[in-house]
Amino acid sequence: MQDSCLSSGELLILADLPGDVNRDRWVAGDHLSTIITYWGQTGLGPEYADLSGNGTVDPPDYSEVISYWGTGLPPQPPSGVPEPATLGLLLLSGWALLRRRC
Ligand SMILES: [Ca+2]
Repeated sequence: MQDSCLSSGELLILADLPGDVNRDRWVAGDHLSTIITYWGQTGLGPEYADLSGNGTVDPPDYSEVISYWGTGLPPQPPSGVPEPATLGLLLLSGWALLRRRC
């Protein structure tokens, strides 16, 4: 795991995050979209927004998402540092372009 505070041999265990419909560790707008998509439907599990487990996608599910809105681990922006293979391809293409000009 890159950019981790864990040392070698340590294990990070992630518990369920309330309101996290799609299990991406961040409660945001796409969770409400899922609730709206399945609103009123019955017999669906928590992966389809029945967070309360009462068998219906309904107001308690909506309230849970709103209550935990913005909690969790925000998505990380790309680091901007190319991977070694990508960097190698960039250098090789640049070298090829310079060779064509000479
Ligand atoms: Ca429910």
